[in-house]
Amino acid sequence: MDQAKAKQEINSLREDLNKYNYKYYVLDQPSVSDAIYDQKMQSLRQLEEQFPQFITSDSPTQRVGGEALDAFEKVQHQVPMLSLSNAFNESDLRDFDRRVKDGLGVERVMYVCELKIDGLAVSLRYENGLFTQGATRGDGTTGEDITSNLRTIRSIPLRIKETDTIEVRGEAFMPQKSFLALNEAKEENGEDPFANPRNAAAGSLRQLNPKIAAKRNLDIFLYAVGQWESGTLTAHSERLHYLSTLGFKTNPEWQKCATIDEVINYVNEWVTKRTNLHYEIDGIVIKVDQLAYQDQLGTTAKSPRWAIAYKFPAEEAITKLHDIELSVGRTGVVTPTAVLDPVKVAGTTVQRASLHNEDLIHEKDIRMNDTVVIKKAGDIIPEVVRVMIDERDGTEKPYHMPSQCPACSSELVRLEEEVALRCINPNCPAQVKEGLTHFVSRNAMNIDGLGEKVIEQLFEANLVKSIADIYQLKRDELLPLERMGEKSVDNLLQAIEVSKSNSLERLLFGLGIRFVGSKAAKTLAIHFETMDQLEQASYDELVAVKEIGDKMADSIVRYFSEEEVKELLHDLKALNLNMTYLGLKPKTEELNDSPFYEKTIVLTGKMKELTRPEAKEKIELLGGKVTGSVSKKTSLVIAGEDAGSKLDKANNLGITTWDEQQLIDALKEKNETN
Ligand code: 1X8
Repeated sequence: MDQAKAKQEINSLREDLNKYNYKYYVLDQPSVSDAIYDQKMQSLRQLEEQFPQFITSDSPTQRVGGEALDAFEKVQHQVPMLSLSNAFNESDLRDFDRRVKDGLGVERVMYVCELKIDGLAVSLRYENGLFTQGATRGDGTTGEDITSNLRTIRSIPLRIKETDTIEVRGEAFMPQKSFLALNEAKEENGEDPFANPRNAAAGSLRQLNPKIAAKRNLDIFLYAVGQWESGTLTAHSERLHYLSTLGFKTNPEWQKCATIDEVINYVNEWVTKRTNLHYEIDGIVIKVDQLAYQDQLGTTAKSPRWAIAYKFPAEEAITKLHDIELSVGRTGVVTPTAVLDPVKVAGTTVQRASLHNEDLIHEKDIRMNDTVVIKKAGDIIPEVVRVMIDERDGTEKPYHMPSQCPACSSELVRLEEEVALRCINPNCPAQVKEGLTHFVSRNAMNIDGLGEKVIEQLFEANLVKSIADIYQLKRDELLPLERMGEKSVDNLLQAIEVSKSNSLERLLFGLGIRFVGSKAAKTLAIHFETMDQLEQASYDELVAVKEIGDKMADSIVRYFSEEEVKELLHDLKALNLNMTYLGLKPKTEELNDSPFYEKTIVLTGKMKELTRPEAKEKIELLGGKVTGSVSKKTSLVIAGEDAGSKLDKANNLGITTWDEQQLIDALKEKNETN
């Protein structure tokens, strides 16, 4: 076959395949048999192999591709991805309606109601019609680049008929059936199942190898437009139509509502209809339809004033409580847990629910053998809502907490102003084990292969009694242990070794100083930079740090004054653990509003007022990074006179470009505001 003929054939196959794909995955209306689809795909693959010069990134053969990544790149959202404020009942919805109308000074507003998909919010960027970048929401400002995983979702078009740069937003999710199948397979392999479809979707999109995401049968509904320079539509409903026209999958159940009563009817209908869907929803999103009204209402720091999310009440279930178990936490707090007959709630089987403390058990009059109503708080953590008193048959027994620690038998105490009972024996084995588990956990030292079970095993074998022992484990001590093959021992020792070079905040959080969470640990690490300086900090120096309160400062001073702590830190130093903050220093006041902060900038062409080194220095002082060549990662190109190929490339990639005057104006403005 000659080149021209091959190209024609390739294009025709792609067109057919894209059409079948669209009908199958976007419209849910299969139009050809699997055999025909597979045959055409096969032909296309063969032709592309023979004529690799015609392979393009939007070919249906190129959905799953590329190497596994080491990490995801960060993506700055050009338009922030906001979260929605919540409504929990009819009166919250009526308040929202009032706020909207008062804010606009009108008496009639059109609303659009949509299903709130329980998945992961993502953004898809198209440049010149080509899908170029897909990102997670992240914190709303910065997300992660998960393009290669999103490309595997068949309902995402790789090319659209819109040549303007456009960023569309939606919710990636895992359909119920795929979720159940995935968990079944996981359980067969002895792996932990996902708690719910949302976690499964998020976990799949967080895989560094796109081949895994490709097997997870994810899907997506698009419901919004982010950045779009030339958008001319005037209503959200028009945008939804337009998204469909472009080939995106939109959720068909949306409805316009002319009054808040219509909105409330829609919400109530879906409270029952939701169970028939093949995907999970956790509420209804209500938006003002007119875009001009949206603009007029604007947003708060966190969420738009023109939209609200109605959250469905948590699903409840009835089961029997047949036992109450006690566990001793890291800080000695003894927590009662209800052991339940397994029951399905909101997608997962629940067998245990925290009862928090003795007071709560008595307040709710929870007795052994009671029939109880449970729900998942925030649809995640199971809790006992109430007892079904009418179901009692006289076999129920009131519960009393023991006076001794279930792990070490020392006397439990109730500290002043606390509801919790505590074991105050610092050598209580339960506390020590919990402390070690905390030390190695993901947000602390993050030692792979050292979970709760292995810690338990090492503790029982007398190999690890304190944090320092972890760093003195020997290969031949570990090998005789159960489930410890050569390979897992080597991996474990390697992971322990690697953890020695963690940045200070991980160690600090891992130590388990009371009231010092992972966020405070980071604040402290950034501020004091080394363990020594933190150790020497006075109470006054500590409370002077923003975000460090008196309770925490007190606890830190007390912690570092203990002899045992001094010894531990001395040992850890001798074992070569890093005790210094290694991360970036965050933005200071100075850099607030800097247009260059964390941006990658390329200077090209001749400057008239500034020399290039001067420009570079000024940009770097304002937090920018100046590099030599233009790539997808470049945020801004500043072009002087006679700029050549770099400027062309920037234009091709759709990167913002400035001339020298714009740079000077920006520098001036920055100087005036400081
Ligand atoms: C989140 C969600 C939105 C919609 C559906 N599902 C969600 N999880 C929708 O608008 N149809 S909007 C949204 C947000 O703005 N945070």
